[in-house]
Amino acid sequence: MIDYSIIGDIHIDERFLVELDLTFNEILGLGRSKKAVFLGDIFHKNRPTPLEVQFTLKWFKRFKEHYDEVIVILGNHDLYGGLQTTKIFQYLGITVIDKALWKPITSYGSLFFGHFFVAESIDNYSGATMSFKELEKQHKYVFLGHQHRFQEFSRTVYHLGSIRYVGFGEYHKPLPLGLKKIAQIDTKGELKFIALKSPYPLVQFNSAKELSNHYGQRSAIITDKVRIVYEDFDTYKNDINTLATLPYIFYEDIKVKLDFKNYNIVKNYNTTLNPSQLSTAEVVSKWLESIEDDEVKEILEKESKFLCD
Ligand SMILES: [Mn+2]
Repeated sequence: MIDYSIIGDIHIDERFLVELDLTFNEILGLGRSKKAVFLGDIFHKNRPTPLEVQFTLKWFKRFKEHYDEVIVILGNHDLYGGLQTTKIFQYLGITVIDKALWKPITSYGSLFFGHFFVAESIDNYSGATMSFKELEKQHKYVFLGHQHRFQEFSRTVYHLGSIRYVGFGEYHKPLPLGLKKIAQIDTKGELKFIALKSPYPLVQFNSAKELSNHYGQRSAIITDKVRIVYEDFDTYKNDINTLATLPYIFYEDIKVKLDFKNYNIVKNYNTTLNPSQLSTAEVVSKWLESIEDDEVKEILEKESKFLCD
């Protein structure tokens, strides 16, 4: 018998309702449990759209029917003007915690659920200083949301990771750091992780050629979340026209990232620049000055404005 099902950041976003429907159905198929805990960031936006609210209420009503108790802790995305957007779930009989942590006691020890980074979080961009070891010594198991990549700090302390790919910061090779999963604890206190099959994969290439080699003759709609990262200017320039004529149907726009700050601009165009002393906008503008092809320059200027903003 499963005691706890633990589900990381879900980030409900109206662009991904089909993916979320598939993923939630898969999670329900993984069995019932006495409790289901959501680790915060229910809504992607601080101000969810009417469609997102409707979708979320529909699903949390289902979760409430499936699990004996549903608990939702506070995530940083679930606040708007000091109000907790997920408070509306209390009318569905869901336990809404108004803090980013919850610490229940069980027969096999105390559990800790939180929505924050610790000092050792791989994506700790907010400079958290508390070590996971502080939590480890006090609790049987610790599950943290907030970070979208899975991370095992020890056999009992984890960032569970989001249930779907929210951004390319989660791109990670090799797996399983990049895999999406949920956790279950049985009534004896045994923990297991279950990898999800439904989330749309993140895929990354370094050229249009790599992309077409990967998808071959594919004519069906591609739901993968795709990004092409250009590491040098020439490849990007040669690819610009090809990109518009790729014979594929993507569910979502493919993303293009220009990542030649270190490889190209500083090294090849102005050796007196020290990249660590310049803002991205400054580096890009220096580099734009050095481009001779006017048409390309104009395109890049537009894009760089967007990228640097
Ligand atoms: Mn999140």
